[in-house]
Amino acid sequence: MSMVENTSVSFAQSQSQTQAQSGSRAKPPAVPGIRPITPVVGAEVTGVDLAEVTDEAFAQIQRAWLAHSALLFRDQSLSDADLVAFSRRFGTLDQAPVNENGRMTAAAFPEIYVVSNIKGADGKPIGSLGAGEAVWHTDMSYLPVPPDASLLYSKEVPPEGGDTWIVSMEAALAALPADLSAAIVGRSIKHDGTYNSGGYLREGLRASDNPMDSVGTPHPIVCAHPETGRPTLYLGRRRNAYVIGLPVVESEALLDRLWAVIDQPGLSFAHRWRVGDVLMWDNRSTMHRRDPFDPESRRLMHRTQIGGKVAPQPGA
Ligand SMILES: O=C(O)CCC(=O)C(=O)O
Ligand SMILES: [Fe+2]
Repeated sequence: MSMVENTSVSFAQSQSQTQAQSGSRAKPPAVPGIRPITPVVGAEVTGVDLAEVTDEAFAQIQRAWLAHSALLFRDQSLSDADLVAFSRRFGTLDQAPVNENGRMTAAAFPEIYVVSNIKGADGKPIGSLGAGEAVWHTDMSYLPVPPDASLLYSKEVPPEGGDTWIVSMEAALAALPADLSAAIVGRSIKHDGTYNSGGYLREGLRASDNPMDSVGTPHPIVCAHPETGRPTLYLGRRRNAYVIGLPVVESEALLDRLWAVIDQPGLSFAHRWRVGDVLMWDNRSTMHRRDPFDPESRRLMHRTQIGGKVAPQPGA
């Protein structure tokens, strides 16, 4: 696959050189380059302006998306309308969720969720999640049909900290020791809806640290990706998670062993942000987390979320 992609990079380069030399009017259709970030997850897509993606380029982005589960596009300069238009090519967008500060969206774009620690003139945060750590999670897996994907576009970044990490849950599944793989066959986890990844209580919910009685939705622990069919580990988030049918102590012990696998080397990468980056992750086959950063520095992200098309299905 990477050989084919490398060929297309040089094809795109030689094509644009030819066009520049001949001074022809029409821009050639940009053929994106695809550069894997790690062998198991993530690819950087180069040579594409997300404000004007041809159908041909989009077809290639889509192939890379399914192959690599997370894509990075650098040096973008997008309006909110551009971000929404590109995101929509992957499916219907969700409205921004309500978070600890209410529903924080970009002006005139209810589908753009603002992730930021910046405070407005009134002293109130203009976005969600503050400057603290966001622990490993999959977005909104407490819903019966969780979102398919998220796109995060950086508008202001701190000088250090605030890296976003992506882990491959397909590689995590493959890395499980045999006894652990056997222990999760046919099992489901209840995904807790009480707290968000920043540890904030979701609006309207009762605080609970009892995995048996907190609100949430059960999903299979091993799911089949609905578009690729590849099996993936589906953990959601750790807090208040509960393996259905087990006594809590056994559920906790099993979850602790599963979660320990996530931090094995080679399954994840950290993305160090520059302004103008778009990082998109497949919410079905990856988890993400964010490092904390200095609350005195500014970080501003606009995020879109592709709505879920089907509920998570059991995998092999
Ligand atoms: O701020 C970040 O890097 C990620 C925040 C997050 O978890 C999200 O946008 O879903
Ligand atoms: Fe998230």
